[in-house]
Amino acid sequence: MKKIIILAFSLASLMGFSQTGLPQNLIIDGTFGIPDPEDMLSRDLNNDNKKDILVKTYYRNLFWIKNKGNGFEHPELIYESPVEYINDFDSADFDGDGKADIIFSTAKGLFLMKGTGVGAAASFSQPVKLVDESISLFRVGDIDGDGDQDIYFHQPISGTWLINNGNGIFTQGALIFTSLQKPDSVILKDLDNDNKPDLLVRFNATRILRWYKNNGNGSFTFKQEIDDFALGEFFDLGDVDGDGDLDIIHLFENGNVKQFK
Ligand SMILES: [Ca+2]
Ligand SMILES: [Ca+2]
Ligand SMILES: [Ca+2]
Ligand SMILES: [Ca+2]
Repeated sequence: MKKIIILAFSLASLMGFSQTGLPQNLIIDGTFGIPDPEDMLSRDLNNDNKKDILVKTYYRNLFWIKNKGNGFEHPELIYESPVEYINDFDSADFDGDGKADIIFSTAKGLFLMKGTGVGAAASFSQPVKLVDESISLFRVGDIDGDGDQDIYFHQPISGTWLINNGNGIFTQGALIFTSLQKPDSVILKDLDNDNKPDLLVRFNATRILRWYKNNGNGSFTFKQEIDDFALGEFFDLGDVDGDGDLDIIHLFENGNVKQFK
């Protein structure tokens, strides 16, 4: 993770390249009636082995769009938050019953909706509050390696996690870090190929990108400061150069892309 390569192409050329030659399949258009869609992810929400689409709107709604195999159905509202905006959302099977569950966060807390659908329906329980504080964003992964999905989440000046006891009931895990420097973006992925998902956290106030290594027992150790000039909150991981390990791609505010091997 030492060598730094600055890739000189701009975001515009990146996107142009990625669009070349790919067929388009319009899924959300005006007639589908999702107002202000802001973010989406692809998951099998009705357990028919076809990946559906979960959409978060800019305000307070979660919709799903069913994949029929030969196209998509019109969106259905899954949840409308009464007052608070939905900050972050994800889906995984937290209680191990084979049905996708949904998790989301607002200024009022972190909430879990358990999948209850049978057949091709996607239905969910009313939200159950897991954490009673404002949560900007969280990440889902098996942090302690026991086979179920745990939840990392940002607090305003710290990071911590929830331990899944296997049936979707959670207990508080240890504090991972505290910092007055306002953590914002975070990735929970295995950085060093030991099959334990690590944390990559950006701190907004100082623009520092830090790697916290997962020790495997639910504790994390600060391992390395990856970058001390991490302008911009968008980054991701992938094997960009095909050498078998993960690289960090950081999209800079000035439009450059920085790659850390
Ligand atoms: Ca499906
Ligand atoms: Ca479930
Ligand atoms: Ca786990
Ligand atoms: Ca690891």
